[in-house]
Amino acid sequence: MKKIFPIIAETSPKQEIPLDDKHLKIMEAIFPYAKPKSQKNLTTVTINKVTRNSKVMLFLLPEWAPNFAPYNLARLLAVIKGAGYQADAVDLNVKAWNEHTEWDIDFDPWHGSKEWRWMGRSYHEHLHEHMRPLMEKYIQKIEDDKIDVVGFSYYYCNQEPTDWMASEIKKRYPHIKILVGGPQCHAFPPGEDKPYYDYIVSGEGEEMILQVLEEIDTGILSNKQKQLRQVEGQRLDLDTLPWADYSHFDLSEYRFPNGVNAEFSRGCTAKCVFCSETHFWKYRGRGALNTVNEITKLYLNYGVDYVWFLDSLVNGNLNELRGFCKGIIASEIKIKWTGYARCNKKMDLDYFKDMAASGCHMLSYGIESGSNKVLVDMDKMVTVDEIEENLYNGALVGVEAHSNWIVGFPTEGPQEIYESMTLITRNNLYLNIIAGGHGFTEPPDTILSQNNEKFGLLKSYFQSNWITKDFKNNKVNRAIRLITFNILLYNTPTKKSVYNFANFDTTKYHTVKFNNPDRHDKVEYEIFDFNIIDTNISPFANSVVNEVWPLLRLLYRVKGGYEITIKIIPDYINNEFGNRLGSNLTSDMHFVITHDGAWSANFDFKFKQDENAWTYQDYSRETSASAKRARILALPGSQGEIQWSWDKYKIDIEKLEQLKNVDFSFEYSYTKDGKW
Ligand code: B12
Ligand code: SF4
Repeated sequence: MKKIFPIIAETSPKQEIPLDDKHLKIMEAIFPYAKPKSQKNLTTVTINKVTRNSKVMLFLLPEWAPNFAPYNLARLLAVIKGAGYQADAVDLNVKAWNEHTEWDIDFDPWHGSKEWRWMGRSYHEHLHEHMRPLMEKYIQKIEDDKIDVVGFSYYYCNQEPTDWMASEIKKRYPHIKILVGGPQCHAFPPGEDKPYYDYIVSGEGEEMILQVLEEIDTGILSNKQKQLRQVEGQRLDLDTLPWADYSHFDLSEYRFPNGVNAEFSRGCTAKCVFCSETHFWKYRGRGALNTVNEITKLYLNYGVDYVWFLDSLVNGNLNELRGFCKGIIASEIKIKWTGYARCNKKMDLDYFKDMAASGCHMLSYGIESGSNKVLVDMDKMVTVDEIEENLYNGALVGVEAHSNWIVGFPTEGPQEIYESMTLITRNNLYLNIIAGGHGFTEPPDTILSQNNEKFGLLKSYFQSNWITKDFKNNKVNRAIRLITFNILLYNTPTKKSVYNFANFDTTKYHTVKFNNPDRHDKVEYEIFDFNIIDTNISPFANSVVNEVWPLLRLLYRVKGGYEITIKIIPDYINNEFGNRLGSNLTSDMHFVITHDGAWSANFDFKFKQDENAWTYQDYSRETSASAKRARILALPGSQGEIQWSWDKYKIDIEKLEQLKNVDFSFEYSYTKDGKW
């Protein structure tokens, strides 16, 4: 048989698996689907191994998921060690996670909805005293090991401890150079107010870290902070990068000790308007053969049998992914794998069969909404029918569906959230995890926030969060929407051995008694008028008092008669959501409906607006590379340049001054009987 992939086989750094019969069988299986080189115009990172003087130590601080050894550090380690540097890495996140059960706190700091606890004042009030001894220990190690360069991976939720540790290192050992890179450097790179960072790296790190280290190693030292941005449009060639080096991590410390992360691709083929990560870097994939070889080696040499692919989407290139599946099947290794995916109508039942046979046990879909209108507004490029078909086919062959949802998108109203809830109850047995999210927030580097007026948002914020121009989508009704969405999840049965992923304890918010608890009907999508209550107070008040109806209506259609009480008090929501969706809202809603639709509602609401509720918020001046890329798409013709001017600013500020007189505080009671 002819050699099928000569280019990849020769340039890929660790092709150590001999071309025996099995390997040829694998290549034969991959060949009909994959290409020898999937894209053109990729940048190869040049790694020159020479003797270096500098010793490097990389760190990851909390909070980050303690599931697997940090892939980004393992990737960077492989590159810098390949170039001859002595390097080590410490995952302080996992070390803290392993210790935290001893900490005297009444919340789980690693729970998916508690990452805000690591931010701002909350970190210093509750967590710093626990983190400090661990950080001190490793600051000492930096001194003991005579480290010259320290690198940190920066996320929005690990800034506080990272800033603290970096500033302490600088204070105590000013000669040590400190670099910082990672996702938070794309959107809000730290600036001169954080002078302890000598180098700030924004974008893919493999080439830039070599540049920085070369500078330091050859003695080119500057006392000024230096920002490095990846060359616009550059895409590093993943096939020619060395595989991640996990040798500095103890896999037994992690939640999945038998697993690692890997990647098929970087970037995303879609441009959903709310998404920032699609603007980090341009899409390019990795050859299927390279990925199969890496995973096979990890399996055979290290016993790794679980792989979580970290891609924004594993199915950006359907052919290469299928090639990977065919290759793994031919290799006969028994792994399980998972990753994020887009729903895609091109994935038919046969496609799902191949994925399942290769060990894919679950895909994590960004479903976001069950409303075709909202999906179009989001530019998801997928319809509700296609989503349902993927879920169904996956369930048939055992590729389970983890689903991620956006509750409270700007163009989502009660009808649209009703459709999302309907999709969930219709497909409950095909969904194994339903992650309701934290409510839609507006990251700066998205198409939406670079032209947010197009999506009906006001330039100003209301109580630290976005609000639509008609005031009907605001953080107060969104909190109720998120709570009712989670109440629905809590009361929706899913498959045996799987669970609803409510981010918080919904039993605190509601009690419900169904006349027939086991009933769960599959209902059709319907259009329903949820403007049931008119308070005659304000559109804001109407949005709040009517927010509960989609849940009430759907529960009735799916489960028949029931009685429910929903309670919201400021303490709960402020503690649960922090500033994000917490507010001074008190509400008590009681609703009873009989099996034939006779209902009775008793609702009380009291909302007190904060002082200084209105603030100016404008992302159009963001200068990060990802914000610029988002702006190119949000404002065609702008070429990404900032469209801001003093004249526009003055108009916005005048509007803000007028808004400052608007007070939405209200009290309202509603008692009524009706018939559905
Ligand atoms: C996989 C993933 C997850 C997984 C993590 C899996 C795991 N750890 O086991 C899970 C599902 C747990 C997860 C959860 C969340 N995630 Co997430 N996640 C990702 C994702 C898709 C991939 C991350 C990744 O590893 N990429 C591949 C590596 C190679 O890229 P990288 O980490 O950026 O590293 C490169 C560069 O940044 C740079 N670099 C990194 N570190 C350093 C250090 C130095 C010194 C240098 C020089 C360079 C450098 O070089 C690296 C190699 O090129 C990213 C988006 C993306 N496509 O990157 C989001 C992302 C990291 N997640 C994000 C968020 C917001 C979350 C959540 C908070 C979501 C939520 N609301 O629940 C949670 C919270 C996680 C937590 N607190 O624990 C944001 C972070 C935003 C920010 N500014 O920090 C991202 C960027 C997505 C986004 N929408 O913007 N996530
Ligand atoms: S949300 Fe997912 S599919 Fe959409 S652009 Fe972002 S990464 Fe891609």
